[in-house]
Amino acid sequence: MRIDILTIFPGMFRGPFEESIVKRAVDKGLVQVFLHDIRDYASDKHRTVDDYVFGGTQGMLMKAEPLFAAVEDVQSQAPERGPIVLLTPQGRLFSQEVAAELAGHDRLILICGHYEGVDARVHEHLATDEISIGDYVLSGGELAAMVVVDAVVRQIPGALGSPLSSADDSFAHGLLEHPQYTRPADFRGMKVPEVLLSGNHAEIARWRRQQSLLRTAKRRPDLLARADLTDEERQWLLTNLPNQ
Ligand code: 6GU
Repeated sequence: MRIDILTIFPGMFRGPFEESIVKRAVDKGLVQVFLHDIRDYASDKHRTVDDYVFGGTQGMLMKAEPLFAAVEDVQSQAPERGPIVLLTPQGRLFSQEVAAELAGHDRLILICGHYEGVDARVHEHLATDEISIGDYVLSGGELAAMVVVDAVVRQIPGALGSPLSSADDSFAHGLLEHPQYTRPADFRGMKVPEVLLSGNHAEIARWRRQQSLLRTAKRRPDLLARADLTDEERQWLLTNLPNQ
């Protein structure tokens, strides 16, 4: 997979992409990440990428020309085609499903929005997808792009240490993950649940599933409503949920 990121702050990406999962995936040749400074595509000597809003509201907008020029140039650098994603609070909400969908492409172009927003012609005629990472306002699309890249890259087969790890993530099955423990079995009197030390794999699997159900019911009832539960599990939850 090739990911091209268009940003006015390429330096913001260096730390996060030079550590951890993304770095490992790049080192293994599973993904290539290219950063492009939108200012390189400005047409004036001041490298202007923003301008006043027609109609006279306050603030500045990202200009259309440098963004169109950047996308066209970046596309010409490799033959693969894929979605052109604008990171904007106006976009569809990012989720594990959206990450999986994006991970299925050979190529992603991510555009980081800034200022009060982006010229509407970029939304309408350049971007093929618009993504928001949540209902809060960030100062720019960069942090959102990092979130998207991390969530997408960890889905590429081989990107994680173990092949099981991304399938086991919270949300992979529509439920939150069960609690997990490592040694020691007793830390300051806080004990690891007995069942996990039992060696009984069927019992452990049942306990984990029940913990996932309880946790999801308590913290994310919205997820539970959409999750794939057996009738038996729904019944079990009804009798085991502590009353609020
Ligand atoms: Cl993609 N951009 C900005 N500026 N703010 C956001 C966002 C994106 N997603 C959530 N908040």
